[in-house]
Amino acid sequence: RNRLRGRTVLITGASSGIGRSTALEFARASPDELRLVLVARRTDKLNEIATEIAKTVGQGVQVFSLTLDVSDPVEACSIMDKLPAEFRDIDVLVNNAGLAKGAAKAPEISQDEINTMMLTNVNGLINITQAILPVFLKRENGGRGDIINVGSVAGREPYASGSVYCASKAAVRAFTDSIRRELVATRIRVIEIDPGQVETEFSLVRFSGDSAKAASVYVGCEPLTPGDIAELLIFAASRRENVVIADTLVYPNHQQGGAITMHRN
Ligand code: NDP
Ligand code: 8X3
Repeated sequence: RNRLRGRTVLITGASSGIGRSTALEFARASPDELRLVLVARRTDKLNEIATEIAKTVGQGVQVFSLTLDVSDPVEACSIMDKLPAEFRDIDVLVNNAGLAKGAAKAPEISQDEINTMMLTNVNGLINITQAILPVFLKRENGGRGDIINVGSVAGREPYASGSVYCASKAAVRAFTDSIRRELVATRIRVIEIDPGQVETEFSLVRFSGDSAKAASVYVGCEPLTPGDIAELLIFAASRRENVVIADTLVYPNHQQGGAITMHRN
């Protein structure tokens, strides 16, 4: 039996990279009956993905594209009001929207970069989770549904020139672990997936559209693909209800651990 059949899945940051692949992978995994809510700021990209799903998977997958900025607390907290009735019974929430801005070191990090990273990666994820949790909590046995948070190796192994991004992902990790404990008496699964290096628009966004600088991040290495992470998300969401893939760290083969920082005279 396909455990994803008939589910409603909401994915933030669905317009690119890991979120886009996750949308396509969910659609492929349950082509006969699935509802997808795709959330991001770029409407045109969301519509392209909806068209791609309709073309490649067919009409069994219904898609609702929602233009929403998760970093805006008013928009994030009222996300349920923006969904048509048939897309409100969410079973799986994938909190994936996130970004790094710049590579400045303290004390040179701009207010704008600090706010963008924290409001998107931390406040956005918390606000979306709080907005959708009541849907899960209304179900039998104290509640049922999946919350899948995309953290990062950066939340476990902080690095120089990424302090705020690393702090934001450490916050995701603490929030995720806390709510898993809060929800222990329910059937709600709280799942974190922490990717290592994945080639997406991440570096392009970090370096404000400087494609040469973004490409240099991946020179001489073989990063993960967004599809690699999407497969794991689908795997976690399609386990038997009593199986919680609580926490997963994923590297490409040639990455391991954080850089050793050693000042030598
Ligand atoms: P991309 O830049 O390709 O995708 C990021 C997605 O987040 C886009 O769809 C973007 O959509 C969306 N997003 C950003 N800000 C907002 C916002 N304020 N409101 C709504 N949506 C937003 O990068 P990735 O796919 O790599 O990133 C996905 C997640 O994976 C992030 O949380 C990232 O931190 C994490 N990650 C990435 C790694 C990597 O190496 N790439 C490694 C570890 C974790 P739009 O611009 O249309 O709003
Ligand atoms: C995104 C990848 O290299 O900044 O989480 O940790 S990295």
